Amino acid sequence: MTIIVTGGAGFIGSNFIFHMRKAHPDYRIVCLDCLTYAGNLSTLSSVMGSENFRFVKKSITDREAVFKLFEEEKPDIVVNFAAESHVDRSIEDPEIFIKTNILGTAVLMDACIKYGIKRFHQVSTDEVYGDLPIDRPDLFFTEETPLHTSSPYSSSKAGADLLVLAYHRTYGLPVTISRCSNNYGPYHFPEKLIPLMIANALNDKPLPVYGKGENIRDWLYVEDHCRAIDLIIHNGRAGEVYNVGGHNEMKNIDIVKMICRELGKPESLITFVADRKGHDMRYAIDPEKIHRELGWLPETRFSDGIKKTIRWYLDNRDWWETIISGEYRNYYEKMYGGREVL
Ligand code: NAD
Ligand code: TDX
Repeated sequence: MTIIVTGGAGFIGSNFIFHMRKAHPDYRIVCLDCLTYAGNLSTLSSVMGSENFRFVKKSITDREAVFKLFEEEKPDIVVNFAAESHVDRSIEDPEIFIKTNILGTAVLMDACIKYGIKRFHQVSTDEVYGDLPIDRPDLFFTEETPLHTSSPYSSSKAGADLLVLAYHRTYGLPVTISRCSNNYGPYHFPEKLIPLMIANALNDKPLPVYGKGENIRDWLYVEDHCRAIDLIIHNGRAGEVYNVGGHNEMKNIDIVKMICRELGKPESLITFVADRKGHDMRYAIDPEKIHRELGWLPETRFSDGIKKTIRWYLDNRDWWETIISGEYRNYYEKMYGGREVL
């Protein structure tokens, strides 16, 4: 079995590669990643050069390169993680989100049609459903919830989802889509809430919480997401969408306080800053379908997962310190430098 994993040098893609090497050691894994600011080859150092693994530095939007790779590898399965993934960046500059997330997905599926595959899996997000009101804890996103996006990021992901379903209906491409809630764990890029707060706290820097910190996210340990995708690509029904989440809703402010406690840092580091534009209030996944059809359940409780994650950032300072000492500094200054303190 040969699997092309796009975006495998990023957070979830790399964790998925590690999961698949353990779960299916006989599979050949080809990672296609153009190494944007979010891609990091050092993350894959433990698998680089090993048997049954190949890394190809090309963009999913590069039609010629993608078709050449399919010609060479004749993949059985394609799992598409490659994307621009940060909401704040999409608010600053949407264009690359449209190119990578929509056009790139179409290029991959065109190659799938030409060369034939058993499964094209699109890694989507719960953000395509928009948000839920904070005072209706009884409401959850199901696979039938209408798409209702807020940011250029989530709109580009929803656009890609619609294309994927259209390729299934029009061309009969055997596709599946997973829509997962917020992930956390090792190799999470330090522009996102949890790793940013860990890195800042360790450096005794202010912890910038948007608005009042009342927004709710539904957190899932990355390994649980990887197991869900593994199940979907093997046993999921073609043409279907599967929501993935572990019923672990938390307010941002509570997460940040928990990180302070775990690291022994004072809550006085918390700084409330100007809110994100169009900020989604609450995400909450109903994972009933994937449980019923594929038997998936999350295995890592948040209280354990966050400890493991913090331990990982303590043990792997080189990994994130290299990132935050480079181009990231300009990004940080642009996003947070002139931001109003509330
Ligand atoms: P990430 O930003 O950490 O990694 C993205 C990877 O894609 C990087 O390695 C980058 O180099 C690569 N990439 C970007 N553009 C590319 C292109 N044109 N060609 C080839 N490679 C390209 O993202 P992540 O957090 O690991 O997210 C992976 C996927 O999962 C995304 O599709 C995202 O929408 C989805 N998702 C993420 C979360 C989350 O909480 N992080 C939750 C649900 C869904
Ligand atoms: O500095 C910050 N301060 C802050 O209060 C940052 C970076 C974030 N936040 C808030 C905004 C959100 O309410 O924390 C929450 C989480 O923010 P992000 O980590 O940027 O994630 P989110 O916007 O929820 O999107 C994530 O989950 C769904 C991923 O980045 C997406 O790729 C995924 O699709």
